[in-house]
Amino acid sequence: MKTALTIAGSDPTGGAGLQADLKVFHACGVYGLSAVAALTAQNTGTVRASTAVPAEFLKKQLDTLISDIRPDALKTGMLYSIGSVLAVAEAVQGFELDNLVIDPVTVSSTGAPLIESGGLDILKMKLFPLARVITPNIYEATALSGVRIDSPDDMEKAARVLKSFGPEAVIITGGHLEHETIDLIYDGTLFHKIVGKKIPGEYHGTGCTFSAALTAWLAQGNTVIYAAEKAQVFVREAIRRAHAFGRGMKLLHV
Ligand code: PXL
Repeated sequence: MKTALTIAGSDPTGGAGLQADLKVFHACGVYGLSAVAALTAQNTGTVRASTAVPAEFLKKQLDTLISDIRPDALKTGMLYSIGSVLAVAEAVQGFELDNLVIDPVTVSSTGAPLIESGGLDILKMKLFPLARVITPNIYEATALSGVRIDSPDDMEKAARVLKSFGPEAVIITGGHLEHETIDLIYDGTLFHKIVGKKIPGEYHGTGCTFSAALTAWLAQGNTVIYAAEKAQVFVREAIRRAHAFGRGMKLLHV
């Protein structure tokens, strides 16, 4: 069986963060490993507090785990601190890890910041060049590229800028047409669009679920485009079966 590692924050609702990633890994047929980079106190309506795990302790988790089990793929989610970003870069380089997926998480779906000031720039400089794929949504893509996205053409413009930061491929998720969503994949040569039906409602954890499913299928040796297409279908199905357990956003059923 292949293994996939998530380095991410804890979300007690299980809808996003490392709890969601582990469920997705299991559902997509890989063995899930995890290292905790940050903690949140949140429910389906709000993030009340966040804190980073000390960078030295994240390093210790990664060294101890990876010196024993080498993951076939890994993803990062909420890293929160600059120290966490640097710890991940050190581990990826030190262990020469392949199939790194970076979900450049910036704010929660409820609007709370999930990375400290200056963290995105360090993520861009230190981690993007090591990545197989980065998976920003349109807001993150705008924050990272400086390109305002109002149309599918703007998504292509932003993808070109993001590709120049060094990842092998860029997937910008969650572009919107009237009744459809667009995920745009760019590998430096070709643009590939995945178009899906928009499902109305507010859902928590769609970005984490997409990047975790992508990571799981990369761990199993698939191409980025194949893995992304499978991940898009997986997320749509999880949204369709989402639960309204709390008073806020719905939680995806994985
Ligand atoms: O969906 C982004 C995200 C990632 N990681 C954690 C989160 C969230 C959103 O709330 O809580 C831990």
